[in-house]
Amino acid sequence: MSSPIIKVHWLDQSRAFRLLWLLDHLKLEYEIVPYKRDANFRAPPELKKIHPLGRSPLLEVQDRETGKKKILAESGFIFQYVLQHFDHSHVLMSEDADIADQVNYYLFYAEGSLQPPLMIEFILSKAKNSGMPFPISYLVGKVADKISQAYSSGEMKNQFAFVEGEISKNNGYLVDGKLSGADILMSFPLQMAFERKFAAPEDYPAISKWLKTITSEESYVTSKEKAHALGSKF
Ligand SMILES: N[C@@H](CCC(=O)N[C@@H](CS)C(=O)NCC(=O)O)C(=O)O
Repeated sequence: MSSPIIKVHWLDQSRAFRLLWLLDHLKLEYEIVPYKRDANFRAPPELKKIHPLGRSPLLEVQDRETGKKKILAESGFIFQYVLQHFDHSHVLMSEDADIADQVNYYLFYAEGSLQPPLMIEFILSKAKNSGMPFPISYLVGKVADKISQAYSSGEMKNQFAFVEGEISKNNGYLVDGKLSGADILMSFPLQMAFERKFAAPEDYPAISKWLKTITSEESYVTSKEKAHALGSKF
């Protein structure tokens, strides 16, 4: 059976980068269909023609013989699908069922538990820097800080402490002391949190070291080059 045609509907400067990295690490052939963010940092309407939610990444898989196409959404689900269907040599998904369960856990955890407090922090930081005149800016800042203190900053610390502990326990990776699909999927929220200064790398030495290790993979560099060639700033 021939391998399918794979296309990634990729939005610049987004979590869709991880899918390029996953496919490059597995040495799969694929095409990137690029989309540019608008002036408000939102996806362009064309993405909605591919999937009604208009979010990226989207994975298009087409059977070469029948021409039948599938559009897959949700990063964790896309990762699970790719690992299940295309990682035949078990490069990023273990053959061992218990270890595979641990990898699968992170495919849900990244978007389901880790991303929400980070998203709230991101929206609050946008509100604080929205360029309102004084005294509105002062009041918005106070309200944003209150929401952050009451929920998102504490919750984020809780999540980071958990991930720091897991990496320390597992010899520098999330699962089984080696690179897996979990590390690639989890890279984005943790990298962004440091870049946006929601957390300080020095407070999380295991996460910081892990990020340095995984981003020195050749496949990461290859995917970054592709993203930069398409105009992505990160
Ligand atoms: N939970 C979804 C989130 C997808 C998502 O929100 N993607 C962002 C890119 S970082 C997006 O498409 N944003 C466009 C917009 O908000 O208009 C996933 O994991 O794939």
